[in-house]
Amino acid sequence: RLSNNLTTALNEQMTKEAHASQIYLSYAAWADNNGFSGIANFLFRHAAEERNHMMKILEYILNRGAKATVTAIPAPATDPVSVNNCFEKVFEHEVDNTKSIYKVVKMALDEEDWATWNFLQWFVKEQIEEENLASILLDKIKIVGGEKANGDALYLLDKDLEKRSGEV
Ligand code: OFO
Repeated sequence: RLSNNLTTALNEQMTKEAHASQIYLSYAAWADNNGFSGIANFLFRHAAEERNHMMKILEYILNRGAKATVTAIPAPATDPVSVNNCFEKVFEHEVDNTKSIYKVVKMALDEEDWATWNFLQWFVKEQIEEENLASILLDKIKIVGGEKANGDALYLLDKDLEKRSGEV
């Protein structure tokens, strides 16, 4: 059975994944409103991924016979001010989330709860991919000029992301 501490930590992480989903959803809506339908699609797909992460944790808590507490989800951060800023926010968010997952991993290690430790390794691996993808996006926008990227460059970047898989 999960300890009280790990139950609390996993419930909090579950809400964080739901929050991440809301963040991506809000950025996707922002991108679509600003005419970047490719970026919007990419972010919509990613919002769905984050919801899956939330479900994964919810199911794990239930499978271990602990109480899953579904709470209110904090409001997403403010809208990005530019595509460059959008990708910066995505990258920062993923780095923060990695830190948050590592804290729960450390707790599982300290408690010698190897089932939870093992479960969390999926998230550890996932975060490598997510941070990597966010940093690739950030590099791309920097290459085309960052905040100063012109309309042609943003148009091509938007097209590129239309095709890119949301599986990150
Ligand atoms: Fe983007 O991360 Fe979930 O875990």
